[in-house]
Amino acid sequence: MNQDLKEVCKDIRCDVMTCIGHLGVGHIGGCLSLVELLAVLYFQEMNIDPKQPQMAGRDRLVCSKGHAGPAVYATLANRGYFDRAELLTLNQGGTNLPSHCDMNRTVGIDMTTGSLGQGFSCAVGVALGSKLEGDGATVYSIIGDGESQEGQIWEAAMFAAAKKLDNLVGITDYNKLQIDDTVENVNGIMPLSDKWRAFGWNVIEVEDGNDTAQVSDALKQAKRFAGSGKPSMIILHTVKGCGVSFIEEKGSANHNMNISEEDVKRAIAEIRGE
Ligand SMILES: Cc1ncc(C[n+]2csc(CCOP(=O)(O)OP(=O)(O)O)c2C)c(N)n1
Ligand SMILES: [Mg+2]
Repeated sequence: MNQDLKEVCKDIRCDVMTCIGHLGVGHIGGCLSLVELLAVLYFQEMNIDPKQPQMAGRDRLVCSKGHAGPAVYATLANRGYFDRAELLTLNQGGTNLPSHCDMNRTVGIDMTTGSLGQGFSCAVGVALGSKLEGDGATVYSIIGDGESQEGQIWEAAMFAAAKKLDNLVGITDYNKLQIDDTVENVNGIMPLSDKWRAFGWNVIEVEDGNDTAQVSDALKQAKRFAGSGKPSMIILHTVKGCGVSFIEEKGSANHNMNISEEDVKRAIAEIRGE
């Protein structure tokens, strides 16, 4: 795709604000921190075809931090999987777009997620299946930094390394915040890169995970690790609520927040640079 990624990010951010704003409440912070990653994955890196969402051998994304569903939906809609108008049905009765990702409801969603820790294990299973099939897919899975406190993450990490799943690329959204407080105050995960390395993974650390060029370089590097016999973890230093200053400033209070119509307009004006 030849689209300008910075413009794509603006479109995705605005759609996140519009659809969560239509509902009045949602996981805004952890959606906004992921926008650059999702844009680079879906508009540049992944082998996918929105016209054939079940294409054999396609790359997969498992968003293990399933509460970021609205960011994934906004990306899928902008990439042409379904009509952007559908975004306004987010989490309403009968919708195809529940607040958390559901593979049985939404075109383009490859795994149901939301119970923190589980999605990542499912991604490991998908990567193992792809290896056994030899279909050439790369499996990407996004985990939260708070989610990284889950024991299940480390069980999956150990298994993926033991099975030499070098077709698996994990990405940690290291925004330093979880529901109630900073990750370090709740249950510190530092030094995170060393932990992944000790579990047998290649590790790529990205200083600014909200910069499309840095994210793109890291994903390309991870791709080059296919054949290394090890899975790869990209640690993205991101900002929770990135792109909307009054949301960023709220810190962990932006995790699942109420938002007024007026504030949605204010957010969109800032994103568009008006
Ligand atoms: C097993 C489980 N426990 C608790 C929750 C509730 N919950 C949803 S998001 C969240 C915080 C996650 O923090 P983090 O992984 O850092 O996400 P982000 O900052 O990217 O939003 C919690 C506790 C859940 N979804 N699943
Ligand atoms: Mg976090």
